[in-house]
Amino acid sequence: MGATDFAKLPHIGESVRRKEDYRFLTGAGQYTDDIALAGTTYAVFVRSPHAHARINGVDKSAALAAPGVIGVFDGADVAADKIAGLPCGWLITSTDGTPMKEPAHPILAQGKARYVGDHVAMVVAETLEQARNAAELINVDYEPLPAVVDVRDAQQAGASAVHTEAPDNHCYKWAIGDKSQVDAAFANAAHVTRLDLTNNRLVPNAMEPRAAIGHYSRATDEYTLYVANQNPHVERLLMTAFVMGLPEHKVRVIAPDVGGGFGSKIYLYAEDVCLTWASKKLNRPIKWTCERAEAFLCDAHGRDHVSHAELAMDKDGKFLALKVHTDANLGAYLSTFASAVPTILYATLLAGQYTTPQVYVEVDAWFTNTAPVDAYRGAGRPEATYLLERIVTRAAWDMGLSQDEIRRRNFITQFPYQTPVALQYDTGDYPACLEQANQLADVAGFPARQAASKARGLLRGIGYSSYIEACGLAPSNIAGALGARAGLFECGEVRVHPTGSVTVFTGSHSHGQGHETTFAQVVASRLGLTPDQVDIVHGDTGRVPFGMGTYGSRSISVGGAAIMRALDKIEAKAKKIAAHLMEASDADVDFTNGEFTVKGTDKKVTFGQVALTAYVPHNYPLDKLEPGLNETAFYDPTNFTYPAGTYICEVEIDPETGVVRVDRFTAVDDFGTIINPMIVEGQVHGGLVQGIGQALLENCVYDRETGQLVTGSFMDYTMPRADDFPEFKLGHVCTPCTTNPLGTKGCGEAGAIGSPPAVINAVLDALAPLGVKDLDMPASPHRVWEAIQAARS
Ligand code: MCN
Repeated sequence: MGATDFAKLPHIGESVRRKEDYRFLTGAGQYTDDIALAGTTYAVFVRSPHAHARINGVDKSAALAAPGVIGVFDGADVAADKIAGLPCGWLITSTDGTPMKEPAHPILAQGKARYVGDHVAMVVAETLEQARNAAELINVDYEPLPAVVDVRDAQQAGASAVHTEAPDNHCYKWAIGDKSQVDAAFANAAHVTRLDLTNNRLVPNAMEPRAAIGHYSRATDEYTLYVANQNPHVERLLMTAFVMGLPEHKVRVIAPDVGGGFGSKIYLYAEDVCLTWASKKLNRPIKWTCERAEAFLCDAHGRDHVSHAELAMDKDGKFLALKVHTDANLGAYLSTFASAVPTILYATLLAGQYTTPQVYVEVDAWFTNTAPVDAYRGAGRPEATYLLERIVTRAAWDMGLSQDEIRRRNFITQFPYQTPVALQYDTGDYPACLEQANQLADVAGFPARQAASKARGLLRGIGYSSYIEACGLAPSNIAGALGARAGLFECGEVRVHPTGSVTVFTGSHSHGQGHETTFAQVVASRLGLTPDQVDIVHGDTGRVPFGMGTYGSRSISVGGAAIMRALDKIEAKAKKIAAHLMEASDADVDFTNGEFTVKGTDKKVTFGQVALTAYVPHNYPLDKLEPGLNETAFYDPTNFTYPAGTYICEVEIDPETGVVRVDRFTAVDDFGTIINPMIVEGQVHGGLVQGIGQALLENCVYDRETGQLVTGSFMDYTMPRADDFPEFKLGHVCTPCTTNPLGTKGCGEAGAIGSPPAVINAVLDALAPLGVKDLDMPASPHRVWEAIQAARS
């Protein structure tokens, strides 16, 4: 079935209420910490208080003697049991010919601690209180070493080395584009706009902190890991194949209800392996639930780029070439997907929505004594969009053009479009998004609103951002061509029961995105059922055949597409059964709205009758047709999906206090075919809140001297709240994706990708009359006030 026919089916485009909300809103959800296994023990991790220290010894004796303690483990125990380090550098290799440095990442520190919060020991006790008390008794002999936390400091000659394998802290270099062509274009430019900018480090802060239970069964010699994770099959694959050396079928990973992940739960973390490994040694289930303060230290962080960009233009503001250099902070260890974030997911997006003929991007990635940095909502694409949309707006101001005019002059309008940085966009209508955003934002009324603000002693500014992202992460062919060591796809199994109801087993994982509803809409629409007749099972390697999980806004476009393929097979087989029932030829059978008919006759049977026949055969041609109606399919698309849109932000600033208030925010997106408008709207709202949060409030800061995390709690790390935002105005343009059968483009990250530059462009527009030319995120009152004072002096 093609995407156009699919979009016309019942339930597609319908705001079906979320099926999962009943259990969430009535307290019936089951998160990892809710699971109570008989004989459960509790783990507490002893974490390094130093950013960098040699570990000369770990004295466990007092802890082992403490009440209730049944086990204490450190790096030496891990080494003795030959548990390997966490897998890293999974997705990329250096492009300059030198191998990427991949230092070992032991699950409990061995010889050295490399960031505040690094795992040094694990205490297991009968109760959580006993484990906490015993953890206090562990005496670690630390010899503090100089630490380096800032990516600029890490590259200085003589900087303290985080790993001996990388004496200059350099992990890899990655470049894309044709440098000589870019240089030639710059030589002929009428104007060059230059910009230095920092993309601030963020802490993901999902509502449910990470949690896990390791459980070994002596009866079956099998392990079960319950874990708040976004991709249980990948977790199992990495843990068994790379770390513990176990046969995969002896490990089951269950990710039950998960309260948000935003990327921070896609990795195999040290705690997960420690619990699984020790549960066999102690022959008891072991539970660990992360404390919020602990999460600040040891969850993978996001962003943290320092970049320099140059944009060459002709005299009319037409882009000729873009040149970018970025230093990416990787933290102390290479996290699972870390190397893909500042490379494949970042540099390839720097053509944006524009016809810029030449783009060259060079990335240097560095180790520092900070928590590992990995994917956080958008992962690389917010960093690309922030850089590009800031420099485009700066270029507009340099050239005396309006923010929308410079974009209009450079938009791609012909599709498919091959960018100079590897990607080929299939569809889009960028001018339509911009014009709709201009209308919805009432840009024509801006001057009057600005004058009214001025009359009240306030500054008002407007900022644009026209983002594009590559999501629907999968295309193994493209990932492989860019140097990735593994491809991605998705798997779906559709099991039709004898009574005609359906269970779907998907490798995608829902942790807030509403898959139990939208995936049910897809299946119901194809089979002529209601969404209530379709149950979606996910998050369990013991029930779902295989899966690659949820991140990169891939689930509907890749996981949904795998289910569509399985449905194609179901439909083909069901038609054969229907043909048998109606004594017709398969080729003459049609299937619409849950009914099978024979062309040119009034014969018909329902989907329910066919389902029953599949399992309770009567005069069934067993020699030609197997009983059962159960199909599995895999889907690996040929391209990413390319959601795009224009966001317009309007801010009002009090120059006396530096407080920025977002007064209006308009987002027009193109997500192709939309399955559930209400869920998509929720996704956009969530993304906007995170993106605007980054632009104005959130900032993860390490002390440059001591390496201590300064913003280690919600007292110091400002989370956005509802009253920080106006009501968002949303609009949509639809150009269906051509590389999946649903026509969908991912929507889960767009808000976080497109919004930060719109906000900062608006802030700079407001501050322009005072002479403020630049500002880094977050535009906190303090920073804005300081910038105003600096411009005045
Ligand atoms: N959808 C739709 N029509 C479309 C596109 C999507 O109806 N054209 C629906 C989907 O069926 C799905 C939801 O919107 O129910 C999001 O779909 P998709 O864009 O495919 O994204 P994923 O389901 O793969 O979710 C991942 C994405 C990412 S990468 C982050 S980060 C993120 C996000 O989703 N983390 C979230 N949204 C989140 N929402 C919550 N509540 N919690 C998180 O941790």
